[in-house]
Amino acid sequence: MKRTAVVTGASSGIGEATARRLAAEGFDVVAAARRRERLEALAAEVPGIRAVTLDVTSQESVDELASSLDRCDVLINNAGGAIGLEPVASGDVADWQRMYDVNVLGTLRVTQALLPRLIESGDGVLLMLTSVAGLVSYEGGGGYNAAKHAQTSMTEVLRLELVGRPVRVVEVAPGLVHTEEFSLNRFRGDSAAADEVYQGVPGPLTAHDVADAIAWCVTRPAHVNIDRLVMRPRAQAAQHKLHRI
Ligand code: 8X3
Repeated sequence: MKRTAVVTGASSGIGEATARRLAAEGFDVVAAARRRERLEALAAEVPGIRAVTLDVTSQESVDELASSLDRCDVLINNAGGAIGLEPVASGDVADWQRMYDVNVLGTLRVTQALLPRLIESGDGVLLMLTSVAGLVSYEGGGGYNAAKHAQTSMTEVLRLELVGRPVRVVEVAPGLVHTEEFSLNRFRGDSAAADEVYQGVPGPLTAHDVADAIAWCVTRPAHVNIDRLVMRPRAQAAQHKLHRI
């Protein structure tokens, strides 16, 4: 029986790249996201990928995903994102709520729904795609910093609570990754502002780089738990130390 990997947020960026990569590694991949058309195009193109519509902010949608699965060996909690870069003093409560709902509660809903399957598999891997924003705070990080710190903390708690069970709890925390949508969402669709983030940066990470790291983490032998993998482009020595040319 082939092992099954579920990837949330799989319609673009790191999620899509991870779905493609895990299919190439021989997994049956369930690519889950809101945008059905993009998922169907992905599933039609790549053998081994199945599309499932998923909104991680809806318990009903998450329950439907869980009941559509025969098994789940690997769960990649990738769905997430940032909205806005306002200072805390003027941040929009609705944006903070949305970021918490997707990044934290979305991860919680999917994890709760699929954890029994991961345990049943006998060698489950629960991987959280967090961010350096979950480790280091920065001006304008606001609700995204808060949400990613919460997700990082949840990951640490889960690893403690699941010790002795056949599930590894892995965190991958990337820095600057140039994807088609992350920055665009953060800047509310302003593509010039979104592009400026990567302007002159020699070699930001790509979705493929992160998918490569994720694939490495989930294909280690069963006794090896990669607790946290932090990755940045060579040009980003720290959150506030980005080299541009
Ligand atoms: C995105 C990375 O540095 O913009 O998760 O917070 S950063």
